[in-house]
Amino acid sequence: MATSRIILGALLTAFTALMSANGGQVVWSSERMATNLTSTNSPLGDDFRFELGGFANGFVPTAANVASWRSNWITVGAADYNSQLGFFAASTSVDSAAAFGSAAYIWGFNRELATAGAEWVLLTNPEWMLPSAGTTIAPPRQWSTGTATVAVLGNVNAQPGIHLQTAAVAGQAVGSASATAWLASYGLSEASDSQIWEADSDNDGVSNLLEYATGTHPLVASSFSRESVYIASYGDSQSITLTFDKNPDAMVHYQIELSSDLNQWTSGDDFVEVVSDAPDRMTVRDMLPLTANESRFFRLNVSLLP
Ligand SMILES: [Ca+2]
Repeated sequence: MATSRIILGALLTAFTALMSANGGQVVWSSERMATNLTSTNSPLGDDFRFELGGFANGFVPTAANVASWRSNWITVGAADYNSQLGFFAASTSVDSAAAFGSAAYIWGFNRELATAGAEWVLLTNPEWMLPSAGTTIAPPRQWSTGTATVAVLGNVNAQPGIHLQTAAVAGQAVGSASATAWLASYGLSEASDSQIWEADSDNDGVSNLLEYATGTHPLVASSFSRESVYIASYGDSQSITLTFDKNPDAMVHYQIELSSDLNQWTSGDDFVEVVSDAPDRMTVRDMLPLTANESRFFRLNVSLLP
């Protein structure tokens, strides 16, 4: 049975990411307190994420080529949607060499692959250009969905009172429940490589099994799971919390472990509590309350169900 593991995030790295910034900053957001809906007029939920990025190799996204978006997409920044406040906002340092000089897009989705149930919105403005290599942009550029002029998919301010509206993506289902079919959909197979699950076909540090389990593209290094580590309150105490993506179709078992030193790992109900477990997203928390200056690391173990 194939198994794979990865350290998903740590409290200290979360802080480091927040503090790193340099030239080429883009502040991007949606309008605050707006009504943002899916194609069936449901409010966007917390499972929606937005990415800032561009398309590689001159690829021009259209509604007809949604299946090829992810494999041509260069992620520059990502932001979780806050359903309570009805918006997302992020400040991103543009340092992806592959993105330099590209037209910038804001892509919102509840799942990044064009599979059943996917809802997407893709917006741009001809004036949104990621900086050319070696240049700095100062002061930071500010791109709001409210100033988008082109909706490649979905709508922006198309109807009174509705800011963003996603569109259902007519993609092909990812081999529902069949790990073999998932491999085959990317031209991979256990028959041609018995170690295919442990292999890292796109050299992004994430095994194919973990890509399957988290719903990312195994052949595109820029496709990665958007896990986040943060501090949340539980009753009178606070503890670090991890939210990570799941592939709703994957037949795998997820196990979360915790460590303070990357050496001793613990798991089980005494240490890790599942806060929520949706088909495409899971949130877990450290059962130990947060204490000052503590380092805590989460690790995800994934194994194929037989
Ligand atoms: Ca990989």
